[in-house]
Amino acid sequence: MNFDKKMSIYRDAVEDELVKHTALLGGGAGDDVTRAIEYSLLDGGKRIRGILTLEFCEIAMQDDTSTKQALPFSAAIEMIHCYSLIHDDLPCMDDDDMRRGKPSCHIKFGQATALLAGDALLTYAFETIASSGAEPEIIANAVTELAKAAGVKGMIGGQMVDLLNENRTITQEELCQTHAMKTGALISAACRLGVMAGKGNADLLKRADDFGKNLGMAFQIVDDILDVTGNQDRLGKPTGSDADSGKSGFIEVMGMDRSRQMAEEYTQKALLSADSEFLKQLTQMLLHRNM
Ligand code: GRG
Repeated sequence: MNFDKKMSIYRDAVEDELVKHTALLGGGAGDDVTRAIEYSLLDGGKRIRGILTLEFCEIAMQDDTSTKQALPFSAAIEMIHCYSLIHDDLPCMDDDDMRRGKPSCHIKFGQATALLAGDALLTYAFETIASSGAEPEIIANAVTELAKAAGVKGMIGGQMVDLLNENRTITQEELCQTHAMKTGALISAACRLGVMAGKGNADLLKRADDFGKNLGMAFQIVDDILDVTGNQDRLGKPTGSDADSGKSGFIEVMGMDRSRQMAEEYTQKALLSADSEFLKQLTQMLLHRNM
């Protein structure tokens, strides 16, 4: 199957799974928060993390008909990612009014509802894994994996350091460490969750980890590059926000040329542990993306 076709099958599968899970939420006093969740979670986003989960499950199982056990895991990772974007857009964080081509969750629903929608997505991700029907040991491992990646030693910790780094000079090492936690940890978890769903061995888990960490760094660097060079409409969010907010991103610390070089280097490193033709093409596509 060619790359574009497989991308579109995976993207639709992740989307359908998210629709299925949000449909289970509705009703009662939580209606407003459900509407905010549907607004932010559905019909937007590239679904890269969920797609990685499905592909790693297929690599682990060596069977392209068996990725359905990874579907709840792919939805869970997209829920955590979406929660982070909702909270990241709040005035106390990056204060961004647009996300995925439409007003941010707090602009549309107010800050209190946006905060709760993010919280609800975080908890629902774990419920989704817990009720996935996978074997108890796989569920326990997947929950631990996701909690670590999203927590103080992963995404939250990275976000905290990123905030503390604003308006100060940081080293390349500090920069890379921050983004390995803030962006790389969740991308790496997306890959590892796929291996877990597909009952892959420890060696494959390690390769998924290496791949995810390197892809995550390349992905964040390209994100920073696009914040300077990208097209606002295509990105679905304002450009120039990193520099405006005093952020210590890759461009501010390393400069544009070195940042481009580093994105290429991390891409090459990721390719060393890309175990399928699809992963190789996805890795290259993400380096050259414009959104
Ligand atoms: C708990 C109040 C509170 C805040 C938490 C966790 C957090 C704030 C922020 C997380 C850090 C974060 C938002 C990192 C951004 C990583 C990144 C490159 C996002 C863009 O990902 P894409 O391009 O987005 O995959 P789409 O929209 O395509 O899914």
